Amino acid sequence: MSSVIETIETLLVDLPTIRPHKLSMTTMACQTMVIVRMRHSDGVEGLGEGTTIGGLAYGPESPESIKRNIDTYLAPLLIGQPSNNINVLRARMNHHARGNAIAKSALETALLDAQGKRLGLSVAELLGGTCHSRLPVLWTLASGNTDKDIDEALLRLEQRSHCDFKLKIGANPVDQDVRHVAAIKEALGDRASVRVDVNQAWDESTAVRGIQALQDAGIALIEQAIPAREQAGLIRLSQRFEVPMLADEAVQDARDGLDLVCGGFSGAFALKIAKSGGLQGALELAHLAKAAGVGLYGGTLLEGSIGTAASLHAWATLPEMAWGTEMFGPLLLKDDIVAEPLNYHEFGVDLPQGAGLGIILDEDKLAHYARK
Ligand code: MUC
Ligand code: MG
Repeated sequence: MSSVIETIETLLVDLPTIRPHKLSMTTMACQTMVIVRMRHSDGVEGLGEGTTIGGLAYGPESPESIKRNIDTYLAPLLIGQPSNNINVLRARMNHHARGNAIAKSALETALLDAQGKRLGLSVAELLGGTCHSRLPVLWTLASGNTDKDIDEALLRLEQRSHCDFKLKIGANPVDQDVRHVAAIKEALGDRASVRVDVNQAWDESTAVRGIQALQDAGIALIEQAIPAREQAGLIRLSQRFEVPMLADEAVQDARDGLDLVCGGFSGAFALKIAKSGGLQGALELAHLAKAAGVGLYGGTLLEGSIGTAASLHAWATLPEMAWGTEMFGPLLLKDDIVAEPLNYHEFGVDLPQGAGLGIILDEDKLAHYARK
């Protein structure tokens, strides 16, 4: 008799960050992850993670809504169903529940982890196989202070942990932000590529002024300068400047990618399993981008080790990611809930080995950080 899904447990887990992480819309001192434990009748457990940034500050799903909507609506769609046809279960969730991409991503991750453990294959192997066993990882500078950011970048370079840096801007007036970025780029020189993420904070005319100054300062990539819904504006910016635009909040899934490409967008797309409802949705966007000549970037919603491992398995199946990845989420947290943390070294991270995600929980740590 084939296995069925028996129980789905969701836990809110709060982990402190190593320093305040300042974005245009919020400053984080703690990251809250929704951890999914999906138990199957054959004794296999699948792990998943659904994580966002700053409660409701980043997007329409909060940690509490992810947990509640899994418990109330999505888990009942899966419990009692055969474990191993993930495509059918994805379609079932999408048919009966709109939106909630982060919650669906956590569940799809748990299904893939369980299926991999069942078959003795890694998640990347389930997705067709790995093109890479390690991936480059950038670091995000977001302390809110120019000198601290420079010190942090120099230390990361010296430790050979990161050589690409993304600066979070948009919380301050544009001229102040431009001075901050230019000072960091000047301090790092040619040793590092410096990019910025505005997280939707500018209107289009502010963006034209800001991007011109950032281009002149040698910034390599401009992420989501204007609001997500202003796709026409993002297309205009991509056509106006030499420095490439990276679409993040504007491109949730393949459908958004298609609209941008058909409208004349050029540049790059940030892939995130959380935006696209899971690994397969993110890969659908990646394949569309490849066909359209748009570059790829492996993005994060600052997930912990489980969500980061899931993303790495997806990105490892892609032959090329022109802009590398930012899968540094676990390094921003003071502690971890997994027995063996991901192996970060030499400006990148190794794809975890073993069946499924290749991740084992540390039960004591999980119990310690789980919200009571
Ligand atoms: C985002 O918008 O890209 C990625 C790195 C970081 O610090 O925040 C995230 C979200
Ligand atoms: Mg972004």
